Amino acid sequence: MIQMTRRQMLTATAMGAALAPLAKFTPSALAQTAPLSLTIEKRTLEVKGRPANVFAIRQPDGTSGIRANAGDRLRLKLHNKAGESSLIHWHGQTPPVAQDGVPGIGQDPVPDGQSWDYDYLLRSGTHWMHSHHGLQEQLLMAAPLIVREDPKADVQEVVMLLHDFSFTPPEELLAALQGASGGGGHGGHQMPMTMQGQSMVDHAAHMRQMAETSKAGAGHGMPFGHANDIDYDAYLANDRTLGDPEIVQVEKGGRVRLRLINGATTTAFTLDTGILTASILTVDGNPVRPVTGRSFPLAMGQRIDLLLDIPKEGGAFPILALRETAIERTGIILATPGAKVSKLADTGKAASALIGLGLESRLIAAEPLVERKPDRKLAVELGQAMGQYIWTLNNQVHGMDTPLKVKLGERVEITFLNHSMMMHPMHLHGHHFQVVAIGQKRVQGAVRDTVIVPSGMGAVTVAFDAVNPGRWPLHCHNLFHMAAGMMTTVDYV
Ligand SMILES: [Cu+2]
Repeated sequence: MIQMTRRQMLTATAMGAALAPLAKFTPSALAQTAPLSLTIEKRTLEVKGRPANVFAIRQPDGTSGIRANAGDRLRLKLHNKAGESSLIHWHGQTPPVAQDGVPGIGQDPVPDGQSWDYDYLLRSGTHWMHSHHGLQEQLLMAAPLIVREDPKADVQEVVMLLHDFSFTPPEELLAALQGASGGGGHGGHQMPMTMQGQSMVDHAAHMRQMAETSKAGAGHGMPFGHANDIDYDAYLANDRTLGDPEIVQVEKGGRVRLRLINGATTTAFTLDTGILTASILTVDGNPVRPVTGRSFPLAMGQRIDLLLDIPKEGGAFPILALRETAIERTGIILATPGAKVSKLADTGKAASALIGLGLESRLIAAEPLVERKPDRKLAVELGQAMGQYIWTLNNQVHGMDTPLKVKLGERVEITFLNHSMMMHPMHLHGHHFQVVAIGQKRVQGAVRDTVIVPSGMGAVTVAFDAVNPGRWPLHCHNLFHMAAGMMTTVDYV
């Protein structure tokens, strides 16, 4: 069974065999060898008092996503009951390409009513899963995929999956973005007219923000540009708003491992641990040398694990996620028994910061790549077609792109250079890379699978070993950017 370590599983199997005549004493042994069952289905979620039609990826007992232990294989039957074809990508995992879950690459979407089998060795750490098909991720087709590094650790595990949510269908949001930017012959700013009328693609606000942040950033080495393609109706932490948050009971004097996942479609957050000082354990599931703080940027697709000590006197401790350059916020509350939990507003007083590489430049991999000269250096320019909602890699959109080529066994370096005015979290499938340069400065940075490339000529170089043959997506994890062209592949030749 997936919740057991491999050693426990082997022991259980051996015991099951030895005790076969006494099967009644080991009823779970057989069950534990069955594959895990995960179903994609529709659900209704109440968001700010209104019903929202969204998706779920859950086990028969209702658990969202997967919890496993280091050394486990993922033996899984994925059932599609979504009412439409779908496919799930295991973000952060490094399976053979045929199991990576990207339509058109290795596997076709699974038709509604059908299932698909998976079997691969899991990579430990905080990861997640989401649809890589159409605009399904936008409707919460996303869930945690947690592979515990040390199942025996004396620490309480708390998962927080962030998302952004709009009552406006994602197709309308994308069409509005494309219309608002002057594409399609509409000219001017076309706002999505919806039944709800709440979600707005505020292009004018973007322009104002861009001007302001450019001014503030000029000459100070500060990141500049703009954020937030879409003003969402709600920002969710574990499916709930801050006005009605999840309250997680914790022990006085206890230790908590927070596993934070930014599953939002287009929203980056700054995490705020309030009065609690946190220590970073891992980023994207990979250990880093401890860095402490109370404020941590988290771009779309990224994860961060934080270790927190709950004070002996107890209390209530909000863990907030602040929407980039805005006042909206979401989060959960850690509370000891009997603690008074105050109600928190969905908005704060001051806008949070633009996300940059301040933290990234302080991270050092605890398990770096072996030192080696690169066999191949690749350059990827991130851009936007002038005045249009078209996002490019090396001036090309997906479908008309020139894949990057690598050979098995090579050490590959990719330098991302961002010519656009928005940050792009760049994600490579099937591999984890190490951040080896920020701008011109060489670093022994974190190993991760999604890296922030700041706007306004931000540059980041990553290195990886080409050890997983296939054709692997490389894309921006702002999923509307990806839908508007910002994807290519790394092809083994
Ligand atoms: Cu992007």
